[in-house]
Amino acid sequence: CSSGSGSDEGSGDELISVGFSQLGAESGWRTANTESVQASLTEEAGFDLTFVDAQQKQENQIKALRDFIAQDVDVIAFSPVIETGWDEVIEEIKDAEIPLVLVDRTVDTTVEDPYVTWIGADFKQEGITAGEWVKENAPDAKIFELQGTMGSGAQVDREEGFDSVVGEENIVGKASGNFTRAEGKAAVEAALQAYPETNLIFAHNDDMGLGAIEAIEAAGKVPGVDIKIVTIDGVHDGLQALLDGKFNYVVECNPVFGDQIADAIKKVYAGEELPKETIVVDQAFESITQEELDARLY
Ligand code: GYE
Repeated sequence: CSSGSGSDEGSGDELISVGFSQLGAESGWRTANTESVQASLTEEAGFDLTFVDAQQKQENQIKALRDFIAQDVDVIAFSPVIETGWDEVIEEIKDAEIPLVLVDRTVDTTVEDPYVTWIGADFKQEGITAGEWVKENAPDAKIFELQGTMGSGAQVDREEGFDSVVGEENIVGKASGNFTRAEGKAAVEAALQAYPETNLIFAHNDDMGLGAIEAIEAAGKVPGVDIKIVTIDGVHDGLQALLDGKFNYVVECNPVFGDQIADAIKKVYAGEELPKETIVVDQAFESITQEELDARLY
């Protein structure tokens, strides 16, 4: 990391070269997050950004990270698709003395001091918030839990939080919908056969909940009434479903924190001290008005 020397493109200005490995484009949340990152890490803002989408494949992310090392970027930022399996490449990043900023999802690694700073949401608290609503409003619910990508920080912690509040006897089944609408729909189609008593679905994100709506309606039932739906994210389509009465409760997970990432990268590059973690603040919705929905950023 050559603080102050700028990029080696020879342009003379002091752009910070950043390699950003995004994990995919699986959801409305991810699209909004990518837009926010790209809008903040611009040349005008002082960055030379290389952005690579890994299409939800860890091997693609590892390859992108190795390419960033080979390019000798000033700072690497990435959002890991799952928590484990990064030890070797993080060690390589450390050996290359490139500072690492972790974005959104978390890592589970044996590497000491694996990253400089992490910015993301409190996934466990999101699960707890969802669980508390269910406990209060549907204490006898028969719940099907629609999990995100297995082994991802967002899946592991949301499940842990939710399950710590809601009784085990209330959860009739679980399956992963990989955070996508199509796989969420398929998982709920199967669940309605396997667990016909289901009357509440907790989906680890909005997109899978939107897939659940399609499966429930195709089965001749009414989403939000016959089968309640609780989700996490608060993207536009999710909150539209809440407004339409098809979702019952949405815990927000704000993806628009590109400015915070940009700020952290500048500080890292300048060698300033940073907190180990910065939590993005969220709220939760039991209802929303059209005006509130129209005023949202994503
Ligand atoms: O909730 C989901 C996305 O990691 C917080 O990933 C993120 C999650 C988000 O696919 O929609």
